[in-house]
Amino acid sequence: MHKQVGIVGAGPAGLILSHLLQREGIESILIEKHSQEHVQERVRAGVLEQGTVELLVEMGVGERLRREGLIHYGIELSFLGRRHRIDFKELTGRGITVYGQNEVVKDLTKARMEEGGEIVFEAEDVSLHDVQTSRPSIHYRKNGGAEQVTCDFIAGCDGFHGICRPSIPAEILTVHERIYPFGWLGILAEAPPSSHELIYANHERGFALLSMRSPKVSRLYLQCEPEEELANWPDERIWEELETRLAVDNWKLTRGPIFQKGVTGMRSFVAEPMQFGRLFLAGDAAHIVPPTGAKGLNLAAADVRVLAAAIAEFYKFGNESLLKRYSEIALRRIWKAQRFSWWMTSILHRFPGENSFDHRRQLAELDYLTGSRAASQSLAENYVGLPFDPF
Ligand code: RFL
Ligand code: PHB
Repeated sequence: MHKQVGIVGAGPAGLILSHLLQREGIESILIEKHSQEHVQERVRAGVLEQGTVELLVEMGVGERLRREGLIHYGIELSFLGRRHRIDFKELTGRGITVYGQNEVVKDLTKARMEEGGEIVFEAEDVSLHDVQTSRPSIHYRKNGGAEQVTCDFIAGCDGFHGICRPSIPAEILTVHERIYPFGWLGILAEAPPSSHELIYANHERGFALLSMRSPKVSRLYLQCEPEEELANWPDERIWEELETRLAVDNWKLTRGPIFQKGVTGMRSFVAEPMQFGRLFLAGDAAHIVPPTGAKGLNLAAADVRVLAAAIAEFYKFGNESLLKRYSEIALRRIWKAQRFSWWMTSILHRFPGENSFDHRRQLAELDYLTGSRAASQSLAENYVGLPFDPF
C-alpha cells in the first residue's frame, strides 16, 4: 500500500495532523499500537490554549468542545495560606478551556472515521525503513500478518516512548533533558470542583493542584516521590493531604468517590532537530514538558500545525523550503514553552535539599508575581499561549 503521509501514533498530534492534511487533500494513514478504547480512555491533559481550541474549531471538530468545555479567564496561585488570582482576561484578553484530552481524542477519532480516514489500531512491531530516501516505509503486524506502507513522508507522532525518535541515529540528535526529583499523584473524583478556577498551590508539604473535568468531576494532583507507590495512598490520605495543601480560611474541599489514580514522573526533554530525511517528529515524540504549565498537548497541536502547512506547500508547489525549516520553526515555540514549564515547576514545588534561602526566594518570587502587573502579565500571556510565529 502507498500513502502520501504515514503517521505513527493516533494521539492528539497524529490525529490533528491527519485532519489538517485531509483538509489540504493529502491522504494519510494512522498506525497506532494500542486499541481504540485504550487510546481514548488514557487520562492526561485538561487545559487547552485558546489557539488550540480555535484550531480544533476551524478543523470542524470543536462542536462538543464548544458545548462542554469550561472556559476560564484566570487561575489562582495559593501560598502562605492565601490565594491570589491572575486575571487572564484583563491581562491578555484571552482565556483557556478545560476539556479532557481523552475527549479531544474521542472527537478527533470519530470525525476521522466518519470522513473515511484510515486508522490501524493494535498494530504490532511497528518499524520504519528507508527514511533517508524519497520512499520511506512503515512495517507492522496486524492480526498476525505482516503489513507494509510506503509513503512520501512519515510523521513520528508516537509519544515519548515510541519508536520514531529511536529510529534516528543517535549522532544526529542532540538531547536536552532535566529529570525532576518528584512526581505528581493525580486523581479523578466524582465531586463537584471546589473552586470555579484552577488553583496552583505552593505549600511547605509540597505542591498541589485543583483542576476539573466537568461540573461533576474534579481532577486533583499532589507532589509526591517520583516512584511513589499508590498503595501508600488510600483515598482518605489523599483527601487529607489535598485539604492541607490547598487550605485557606473558610474554604472546604468537596470530597467524592475517587475513580482513577496515577503517578506521573516529571521531566523536561527536547531532541533536536525534529527531522531526519523524510521522517518528521511531532509532539511528545520530540519533547516533554513537566505538566505544571499545561503545555504538552498544546505544543503537539502547534507542531503539527506547522508540519501540515509544510507538507501542503510541498504538494502544492513542489517546494521543500518550509519542510526544511519545520524543526527550527517548531523549536522556537517549544523552547519558550520549556522555559515556562520549567519556571512554573520551579516556583511551585518543594525541591529535596533546598535550604531556607531557596525557599524564601521562591516565596518572594510568588509575592512579586502576584503583586506586579508586569510579572502577572508575563505568566498570563504564556499560560493562555503565545501567539503563533508567522512562517
Ligand atoms: P501521545 O498522547 O503520547 O500519543 C502517542 C500515540 O502513539 C502511540 N504509540 C505508538 N503507535 C504505534 N507504534 C508505536 N511503536 C507506538 N508507540 C506509541 C501511543 O499509543 C499514543 O496513542 O503523544 P502526542 O500525540 O504527542 O500528545 C502529547 C500529549 O499527550 C501530552 O503532551 C499531554 O498529555 C501532556 N499533558 C498536558 N498537556 C497540556 O497541554 N495541558 C495539560 O493540562 C496537560 N496535563 C499532561 C497533563 C500529561 C500528563 N501525563 C500523564 C503525562 C497532565 C498529565 C498528568
Ligand atoms: C489537568 O486538569 O489535568 C491539568 C491542569 C493543569 C495543569 C496540568 C494538568 O497544569
